[in-house]
Amino acid sequence: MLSALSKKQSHRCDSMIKTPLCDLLNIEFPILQGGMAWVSDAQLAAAVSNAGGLGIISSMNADENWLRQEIHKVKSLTDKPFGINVMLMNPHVDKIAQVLIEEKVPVITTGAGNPGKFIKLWIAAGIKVIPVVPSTGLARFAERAGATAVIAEGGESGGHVGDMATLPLVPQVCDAVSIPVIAAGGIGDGRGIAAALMLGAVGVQLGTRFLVADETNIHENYKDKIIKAKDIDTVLTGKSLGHPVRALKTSFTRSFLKAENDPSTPKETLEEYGRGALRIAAQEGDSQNGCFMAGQISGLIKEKQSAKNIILTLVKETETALKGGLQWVK
Ligand code: TUI
Repeated sequence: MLSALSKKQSHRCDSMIKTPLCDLLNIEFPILQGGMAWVSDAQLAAAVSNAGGLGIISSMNADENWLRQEIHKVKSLTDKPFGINVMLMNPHVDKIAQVLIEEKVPVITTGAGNPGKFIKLWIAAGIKVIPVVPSTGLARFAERAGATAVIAEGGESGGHVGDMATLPLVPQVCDAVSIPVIAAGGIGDGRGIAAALMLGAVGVQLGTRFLVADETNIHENYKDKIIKAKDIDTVLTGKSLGHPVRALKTSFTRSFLKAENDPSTPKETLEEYGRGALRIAAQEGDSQNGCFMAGQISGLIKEKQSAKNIILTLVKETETALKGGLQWVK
């Protein structure tokens, strides 16, 4: 028993990719699983956290009762830290913010808006707060408001995206703030993680790679579409509505874009059209009416694996990339 324990501990210390984020969040590997609406629930989050990463439940447009149940579920499935992603456009966001304090969740990430009014409350409750930022301006704002760290997410990612790409965004955010920076957007394997660490990030967040995890409770069609996708198979919709969303090209995105590019389509009709489409994709796998949010890295993802195997593969690949260096440099 003792030798098994010490082996495990020595493995922890041996990992080349242990970064200051591991100590900050009390996790083994600096890998976060992004909160994905209708995709990342307690089961996936617990599987990722149990594998040594940080699993994150998406609270999307849910109400406080659903969220409380999901938090109780994740606490029953893991004793490791986990996170909750707050989508700031959620109409129930004020009540959700309170439930997170009552439930003393270890980590909160935020997306799709400015979390300024909540940060101090959450930090005062002992919660680590990590906003997703699409620019240096919002990163600085988050730091001033007391955020623990930021996730600099490039527009290569799936779902609601900002304008900047990951490669220029991450080093500029690293220079703009003194709090730890986590890179996201377009990262799907160990090469991407190694590159993010080179840019100055102390951790990474991956969404699309975890979409195809065995523990992810979505329709199999969704996973199959990711596995089959090529590099150019995602597209941005909703730019004219002020919230661009990246998803796999399907007959839904084609007809959405057709309507969006037609000046006679009222904005409300478009909003109505998009509403519910993500749930349909995730639960029914229907490509006529569903919106399959996914990142540009979909084309790289070729295998369904358990969350544990995804994490272990990523760690191994990252170590190989970092150790190998660039063979052609003399
Ligand atoms: O939030 C995400 N990804 C999402 S949220 C989502 S649900 C949704 N569905 C339909 C339409 C809109 C949303 C699906 N995917 N990623 C994090 C993220 N945050 N990306 C970009 C941002 C962001 C954008 C603007 C963060 C802050 C921000 O601030 C603007 C401001 O208020 O200053």
